[in-house]
Amino acid sequence: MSGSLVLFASADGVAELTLNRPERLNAFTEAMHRELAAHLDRIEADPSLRAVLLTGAGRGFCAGQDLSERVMGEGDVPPDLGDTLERLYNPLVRRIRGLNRPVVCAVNGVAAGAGANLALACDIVLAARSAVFIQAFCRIGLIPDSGGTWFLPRLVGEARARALALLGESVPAEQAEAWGLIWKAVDDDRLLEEARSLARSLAAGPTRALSLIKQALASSWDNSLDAQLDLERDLQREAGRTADYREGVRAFLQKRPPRFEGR
Ligand code: LHQ
Repeated sequence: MSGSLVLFASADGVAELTLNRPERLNAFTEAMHRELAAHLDRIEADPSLRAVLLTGAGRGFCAGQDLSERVMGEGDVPPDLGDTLERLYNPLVRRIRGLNRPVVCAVNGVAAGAGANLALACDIVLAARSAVFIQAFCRIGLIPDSGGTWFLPRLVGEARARALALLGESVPAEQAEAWGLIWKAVDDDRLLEEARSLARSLAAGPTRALSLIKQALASSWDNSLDAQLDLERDLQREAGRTADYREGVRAFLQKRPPRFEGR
């Protein structure tokens, strides 16, 4: 492992990123954003890293923005939070969604504010049974950001999205699973093991097809069925030209597990 505010490790084609300010429940500072962005640069540049696992150190996953960077005195000019989002959070969410590899999130503890929505931006979210998700924004006079107002209604429907955003109540992992906010709640002591095993199997998958799947799903909410069928045609054409597709069919016919190489 290297780095300090975000730890990086890799094994079996998986890049593991650990938010590492446990004493502040891994709340984001600018420096932490910069470290995370640098790790994502490195992952993007290395085709041998075929899946990403994001988790947090200590008892929390991420408590959102570090509010101690945001203290205002009476009479101070209010900070431009839009600028903070534009420079730091929005690029992060866009990168995770657009990354041409699957991203697994292991929510090891509380995920609040932008920390909750960072988790929801990932492709597959596992959470420890003891973890909770909190749209904490309204508790401090803000609106859900980092994609929250987009992810929530799509994942859990309008009624739950509205209540979660307006009340800022905490949602336990099992409830989050039952509502479809996340993929699975797992026993605390099994979380990392399960998330790593999932990430390893994704890293051994047909990486280009997995990336095309992300691309197709990203467009589906904005597309008509007609437009989506056209998109599927185009992306499937691309998938059909990969070596992994050839290998997948051969392996099936030869009744053996496929050996995908990510190309
Ligand atoms: C923290 C934080 C934190 C600093 C815990 N900051 N220290 C984007 C753009 C620009 C600006 C604004 O925001 C955004 C997006 C956002 O993310 S806004 C939402 C920001 N986050 C929050 O409002 C959540 C604040 N935290 C909490 O409500 C609680 O800490 C939760 C519910 C997450 C956990 O509660 P507990 O398990 O009771 O832990 P705790 O509150 O005792 O926290 C442990 C320590 O971590 C504590 O420090 P201390 O020195 O007393 O041990 C907290 O002050 C510190 N901490 N979150 N965001």
